[in-house]
Amino acid sequence: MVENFSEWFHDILEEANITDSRYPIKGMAIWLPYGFKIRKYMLEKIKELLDKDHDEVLFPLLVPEGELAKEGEHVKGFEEEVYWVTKGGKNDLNEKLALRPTSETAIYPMYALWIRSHIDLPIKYYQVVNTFRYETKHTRPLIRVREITTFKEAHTAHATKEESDEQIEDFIEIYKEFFDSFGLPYMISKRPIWDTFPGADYTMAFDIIMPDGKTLQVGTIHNLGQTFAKTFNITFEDKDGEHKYVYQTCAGVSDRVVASIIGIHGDEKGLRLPPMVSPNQVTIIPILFKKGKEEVMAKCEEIKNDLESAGLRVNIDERDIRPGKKFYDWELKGTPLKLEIGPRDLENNITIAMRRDDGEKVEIALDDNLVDNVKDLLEKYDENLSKTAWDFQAEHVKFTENMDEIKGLIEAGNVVSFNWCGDDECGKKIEEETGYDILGIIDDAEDGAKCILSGDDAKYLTLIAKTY
Ligand code: P5A
Repeated sequence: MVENFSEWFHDILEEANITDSRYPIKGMAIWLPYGFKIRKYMLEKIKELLDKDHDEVLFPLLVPEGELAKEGEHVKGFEEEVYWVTKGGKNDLNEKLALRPTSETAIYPMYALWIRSHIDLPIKYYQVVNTFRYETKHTRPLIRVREITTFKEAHTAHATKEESDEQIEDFIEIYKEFFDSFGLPYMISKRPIWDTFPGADYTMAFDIIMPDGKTLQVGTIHNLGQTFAKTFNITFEDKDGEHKYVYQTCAGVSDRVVASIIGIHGDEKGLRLPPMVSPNQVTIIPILFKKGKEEVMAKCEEIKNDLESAGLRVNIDERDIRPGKKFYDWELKGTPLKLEIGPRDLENNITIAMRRDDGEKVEIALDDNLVDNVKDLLEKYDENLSKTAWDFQAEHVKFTENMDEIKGLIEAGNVVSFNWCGDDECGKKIEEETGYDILGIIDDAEDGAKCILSGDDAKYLTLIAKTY
């Protein structure tokens, strides 16, 4: 694993052409071409999953102050973080306009207009937009930004509480599949009440343990109950003719997904990208000498075509630099599989394949099975990335029944699970005494288990960690 993760992460973003953070506004960066492609494939996946039964929409960036201020809890949660637009040219605006920190207050007044009857329900919309949060904690590229450039937010409305609860389960399944497709491990927990999304009844969160042992919240799913429905008067006429408030949920992921892919799978040589998001899944490196150059290039083109016809993303590195430098570059950029072909390989009718994860070289015959063999290697590579990452997580969640052990375990790079009585005051005291954050509840406690602090009967198995 990487020694100094923070420095490694910073360097790799620049070296691999992911983002440039030198833009003169803190917390706002530029997506560079290679990073932009990773982002694009990440978004394609979430859209593919959501498009099965959600519709994509696009709302304006600005939210009138009057709407943002309507829901008391919500506005309290965000008031320190909102950027305001107060002027149009030289003129003061009649009403201040907020740059959306998230879009509940932009979307729900419109839901109130659109939803009339039970036949209009459920509504399941999502959008992918930039949102703005004047974060006061230390900003970090992709991890804690002030312009969240890749905010996927879904907002649903339902006729019954049961349906909204089912929607929460659906989102959990969708996010599982989403993170699985990049081989990312995760811990799902129910956030404690004091860390619930402002205005929500409860929040379910996905957290990932980064290589430095700190956890990153990579996705959240909120059951909003009827709070926003009552604030924004979102009602419908039910089958029985009665007017009722809808039940709502929302769920979001961000740039942090890309940060996790980079952080979780990377090693000291650079990125190790899962095929799902890798701009090139196979990189062909021709070994060229004066003699036989055309034949080697022709073969490279032929292989590229064959692999592309099978749906793979392939590039040939034709740059006029030493092959060693090309290998180094593609290792840094995390291409899953490199294929090397020189004149002698051509004579032997083989190519040398090298996986980015274990660096092992295998000969593959240049015959009809080439495509299948390449796909097979990619699949094994993908499985190995995922397994390595899940093993890392399993090794870094440690259970204790002793308050005094929490600090040592967390400082050694772990997340700690413990039994908790579920009392809010007690939970906050655990956070205060240790200096760490309770992530949330992962399960019911076993029979007879006692709370780590109060000694009362424990209700929940809970996680505590150093968080980003
Ligand atoms: C859910 C979508 C919401 O805003 N409203 C619509 C709900 N939830 S949230 O938890 O506040 O944010 C959703 C996810 O966005 C990521 N995130 C961030 N990523 C990068 N930089 C930030 N400053 C930032 N703030 C939040 C988190 O992954 C969070 O779970």
